[in-house]
Amino acid sequence: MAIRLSERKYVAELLHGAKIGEKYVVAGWVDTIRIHGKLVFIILRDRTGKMQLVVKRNISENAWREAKKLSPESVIGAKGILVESKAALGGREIVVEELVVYSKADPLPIDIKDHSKTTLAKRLDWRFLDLRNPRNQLIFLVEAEMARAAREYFYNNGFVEIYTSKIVGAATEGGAEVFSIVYFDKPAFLAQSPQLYKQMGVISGFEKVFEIGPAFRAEPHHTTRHLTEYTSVDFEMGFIDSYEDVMRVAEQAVLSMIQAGLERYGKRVREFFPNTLDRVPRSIPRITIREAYKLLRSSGVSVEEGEDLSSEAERKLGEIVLREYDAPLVFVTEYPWRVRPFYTMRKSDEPEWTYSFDLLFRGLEIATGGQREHRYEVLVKQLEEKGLNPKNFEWYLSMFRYGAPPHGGAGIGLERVVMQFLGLGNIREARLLPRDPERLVP
Ligand code: AMO
Repeated sequence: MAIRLSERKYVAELLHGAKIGEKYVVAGWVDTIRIHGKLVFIILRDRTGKMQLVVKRNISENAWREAKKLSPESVIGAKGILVESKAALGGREIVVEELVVYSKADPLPIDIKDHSKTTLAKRLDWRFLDLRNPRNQLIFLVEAEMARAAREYFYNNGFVEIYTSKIVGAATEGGAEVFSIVYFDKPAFLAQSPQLYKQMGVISGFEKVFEIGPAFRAEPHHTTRHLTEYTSVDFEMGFIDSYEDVMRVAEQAVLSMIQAGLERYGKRVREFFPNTLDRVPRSIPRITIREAYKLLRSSGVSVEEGEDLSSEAERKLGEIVLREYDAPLVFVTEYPWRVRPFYTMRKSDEPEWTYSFDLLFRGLEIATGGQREHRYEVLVKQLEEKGLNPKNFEWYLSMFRYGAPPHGGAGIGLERVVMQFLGLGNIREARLLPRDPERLVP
């Protein structure tokens, strides 16, 4: 008799629904082992949960001998009768008749039961083991769910999914934070954002496009909110009246991400992450950056008129908005022209300010967007004003000479949404394989 893994049932099925007294196959990782003379108790873990297996010497001498030698995190399969058991986790256990050890684990280099006993750096060195901890795995289930919700939102609202090149000939978001690569005999860069290509998607006639893909930033600083590679949820839409139209889409996309996270994982998430946002906000207030300066000043934070908000100012603003509007998210609009990229549309009546916005979630920027400049002559001037050479943007500029509608869009940082939703202390926790100035492996 051999165990057929194709007959395998998940732990969740056995704990809920499967028939008592029947024989089942289970398989997974050994969470813990306790040896009591002629009995060995194994807690088995699979992707759906944990349950107890009891291996009795008088039922299978072979299985009992194998079980006694098991080490935590070994991979096993077992076949046996499902019985009720008051003492067992979940009230049921399997009385094992056959046991197969597929892979025996060495002593573990990190504590995978309690993540707080290991530094984040070491956890990341051993990421595959770190993720055996259900808490850590849950972060990525939430992330997948949020990305799915965003994708579904865009599909349901007429956006076309596009896949743009990540090897590019020119930087898009300003010069400094771009990775250079060697592309045969030419210099090239890793895309900081699909910005120019998503605009191309609109101008090509798709009108509404989105992309969920990697973005690269040569961000030399060590902070808890920057990665050098992150997942960007980007969208772009044509024929808009103003950036208000863009904000409405960003608002709905982000709220549907939060809603999906709460609906699917809310209960489990609160068990591990007590600071998880506990409700879907009904809407997101909008304030201009000039109002934000005022609010900050009246709370004793010194801010320069016409400057970007520092991360400290953003954090403080998050607190103020939570207090004043009972809102965990806020749009800050009309950023100064001098801190926005060349493609941003300036306000017609106040050209030192722009039709743009940032979205803050619990005091951290999670998205940026706005209306784009679609008038060719103005765009050329803006490039020059930002010290960029229009020659490097020839293909981009040409799009604006052959019929470009008024348009706008936004980019949402997926890891930042997850981080702020769960209340994580470091963005690296929300990235499967984080890249920062030191880390390239694994
Ligand atoms: P921006 O540069 O503000 O705008 O980036 C958009 C969003 O991407 C996320 N983000 C990051 N996340 C982790 N690590 C980083 N180093 C990092 N840098 C950015 C943030 C940020 O809000 N093209 C514009 C978007 C647009 O206007 O459509 C852009 O890329 O959540």
